[in-house]
Amino acid sequence: MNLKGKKIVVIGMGKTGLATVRFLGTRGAKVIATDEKPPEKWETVFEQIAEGNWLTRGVYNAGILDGVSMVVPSPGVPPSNEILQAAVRNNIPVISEVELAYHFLKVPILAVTGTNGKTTTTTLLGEILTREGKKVFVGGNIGNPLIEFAGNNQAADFVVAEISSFQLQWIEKFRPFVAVLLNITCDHVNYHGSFAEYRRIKARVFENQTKSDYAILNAEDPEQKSMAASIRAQVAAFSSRNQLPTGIFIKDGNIVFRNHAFGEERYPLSMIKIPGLHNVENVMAAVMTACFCGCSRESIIDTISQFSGLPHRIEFVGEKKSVRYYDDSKGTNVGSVIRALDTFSAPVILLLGGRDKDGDFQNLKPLLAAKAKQVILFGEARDRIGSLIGESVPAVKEPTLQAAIESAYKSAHTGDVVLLSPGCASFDEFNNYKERGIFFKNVVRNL
Ligand code: UMA
Repeated sequence: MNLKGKKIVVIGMGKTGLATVRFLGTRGAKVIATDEKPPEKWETVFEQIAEGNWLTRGVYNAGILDGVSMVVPSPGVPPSNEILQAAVRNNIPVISEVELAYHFLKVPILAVTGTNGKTTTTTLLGEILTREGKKVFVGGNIGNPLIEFAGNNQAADFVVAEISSFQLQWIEKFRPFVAVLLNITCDHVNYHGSFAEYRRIKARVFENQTKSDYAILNAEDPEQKSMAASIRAQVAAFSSRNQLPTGIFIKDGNIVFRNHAFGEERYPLSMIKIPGLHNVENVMAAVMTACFCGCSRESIIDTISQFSGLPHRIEFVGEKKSVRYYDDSKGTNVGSVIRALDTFSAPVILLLGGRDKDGDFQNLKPLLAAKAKQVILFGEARDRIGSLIGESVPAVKEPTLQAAIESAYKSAHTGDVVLLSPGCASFDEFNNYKERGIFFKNVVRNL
């Protein structure tokens, strides 16, 4: 892709936009940077990058597109955005940052997508490969834009990329060597417009793969059932519930990987220290990907045995008056709340709420009835969630997370679990899920 002299609009001056502007500058493009926020609130793009005649600040509306040959939106910019809509109408190519990066990457990509478990699987996979002695760049939605790596010397054997639906929205040629689709449950409907569209976009991770690539699917996910037929890559499935003729599955206390080319290998389930069946699935996807990349059984077992999980994902915070508190602030959709509830056998007091993403909370009803002793609804979404979960479980409403924690503390009895698994975004009270999780932990520790 020749960028020299091309006029390119970059929308969104966050992490992705900043890295994209930098990259385009080094390739001789004429960049117009824009953001819906007033310039004084942008990250310091113009302070960090010597402003020259290659970089200008553009007004945030469709008029910015005059003479422009390409638009690169940040992942958070929804497809309904006025500038993107105008670009599409005028046949101006719109590509995501991962697509742009792909054109310059010389290293095979291992892409991990799915509604839940992406970060855990991506991190674990990166660690297995590293233990095997491979050099890796771990990036994407996990926090380090791929374009940053594309712009440096690319000293790695593999790029391990967490890929979100937002990043897949505007791909064209993006082609991972291994693409993992962990699961699809309802999320980001307010961004993509519908669940069907979200699912369609997720499946695009396989779109450009060929016979020499691998597509890893979840055999138990009803949303993925019809996908295999249209995939050109070698399909390999994982199942946490049933044995499979080939792929990866559970048998007699082992994870069994069976493949025509790779033979059969067994890994003890006891090596997994992170809780829940969903994490067994994340591990299976990571193991299979690692096998396709030539990792040994020893590296795989050693890494998984020492992997204690990531912060804010069903993370044990502490015990107060014989009540255990867990932080699952990363649980920002209904699917992840289901996974978190499934993990516990003790009665759960669930803290649910924040900023709604049009989540299908009525799907929680059976599990709430079976597992939750009480639900404390908090934040902006409390009334909507309340009306969707109905009478399935005793519920109280609190305006803020702080008030919700205090209320849980008063209601909890010996042996209970208090679980923050909000099923919503954090933006009504916090800048992101990490801040929310840290806040939860601090309040709990001071109870
Ligand atoms: N902006 C606009 N117009 C809009 C929307 C946003 O101008 O319509 C501007 C904002 O004012 C802001 C900038 O865009 O200045 C922010 O862009 P962004 O939201 O894309 O954020 P980045 O800092 O570039 O971070 C993005 C991902 N963010 C999102 O997808 C929302 C980060 O994932 C990712 O780590 C980073 O790129 C590096 O790849 C975060 C995330 O929440 C963790 N991801 C979602 C998720 O995991 O559920 C998909």
